[in-house]
Amino acid sequence: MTSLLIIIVLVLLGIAIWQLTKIFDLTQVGAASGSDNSEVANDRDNNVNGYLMFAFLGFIYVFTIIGLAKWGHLALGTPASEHGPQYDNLMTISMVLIFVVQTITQFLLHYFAFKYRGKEGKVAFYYADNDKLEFIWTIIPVIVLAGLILYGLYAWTNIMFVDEDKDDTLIVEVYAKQFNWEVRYSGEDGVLGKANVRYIEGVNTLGVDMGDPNAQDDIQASELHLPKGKQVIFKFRSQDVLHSAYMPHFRAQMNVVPGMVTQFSFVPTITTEEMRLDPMIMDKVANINRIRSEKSAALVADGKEALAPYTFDYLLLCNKICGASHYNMQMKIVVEDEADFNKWLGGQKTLGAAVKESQASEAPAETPAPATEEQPETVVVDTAAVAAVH
Ligand SMILES: [Cu+2]
Repeated sequence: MTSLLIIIVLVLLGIAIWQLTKIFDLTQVGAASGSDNSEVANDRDNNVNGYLMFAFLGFIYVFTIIGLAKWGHLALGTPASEHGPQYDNLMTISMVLIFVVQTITQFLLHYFAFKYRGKEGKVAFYYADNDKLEFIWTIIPVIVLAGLILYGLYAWTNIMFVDEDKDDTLIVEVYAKQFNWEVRYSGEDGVLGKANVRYIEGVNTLGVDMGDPNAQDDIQASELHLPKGKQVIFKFRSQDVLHSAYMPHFRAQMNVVPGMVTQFSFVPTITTEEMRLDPMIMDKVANINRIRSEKSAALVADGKEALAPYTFDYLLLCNKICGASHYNMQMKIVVEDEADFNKWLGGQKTLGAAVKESQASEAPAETPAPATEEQPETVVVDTAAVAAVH
């Protein structure tokens, strides 16, 4: 409401200024006979506009320098995946090229606008064309752009190539839904069980087909753990709308499309613990905590709880505006050594076990009597079997 009022006030103010200038113009008609108030620019107007061209050029340069100094640190830091440096290289080449070309062409544009500014009695020189000049300014961009595109395609095919026949890979399904992520590991067999939205029921929130033998050892988790140095193949699925899995530290992003499986693969190279010691990350964390402690001081003064200090974690974010809580659709990623990863994965329940467990906990409600009778028996059999083995 307030912003609407501000907009209305600004519009009215604009109309008022416009009307005032019209009145001012009318009062100037035929005022002093010597003054030049014709609509045709005179030499003074041309000079003023000529120098304004330089002023605008200065503004562009100064703003670029201030922008780089003030916001340069917001660029992504150390890449944490194997293909990351190549991706960053392509970005750096493109940006340096744009920067150099724009600095030169903007200077030429504004300088010539100044140099050939209007002058009374000066007539424009008629110049039909120059084949040589046109050839030069066509062929140079063609060569530069072709080089950039070829290198870009080379980097793209390198990054997008997924070697599915390789033995030592980890297959992870990333499942998107409004407004949450879930992950599923393929388990011991290295094959993800089939899934369909129709199978979603109870703990089986990913809709895994429990009739598929490959599905039994699948492991579902609410945190994405990745082993350092191992190739991870991500299979993306969406339950509802279009999402986009964005892992900026790994220079990875892939659309997550309902009704189909998309994929991306990378090798994580820096563990979470190692990344926390990265100078740029330490700077960012210190900065965030400085802001947090300032806010905490204000909160405590108001008698509220202070904010917890921030520690760095890799994140999986949604990068497609998918609805009201899109901004908060994220999942923590933990990169650790393979031994730690295996320990963590070993501690997770398999989907087969999780589904059975939830069915067992539901069962007593329907048939309470036999369940209580049967349970001690199975325990007895188990201990007997263990004793027999020993
Ligand atoms: Cu989303």
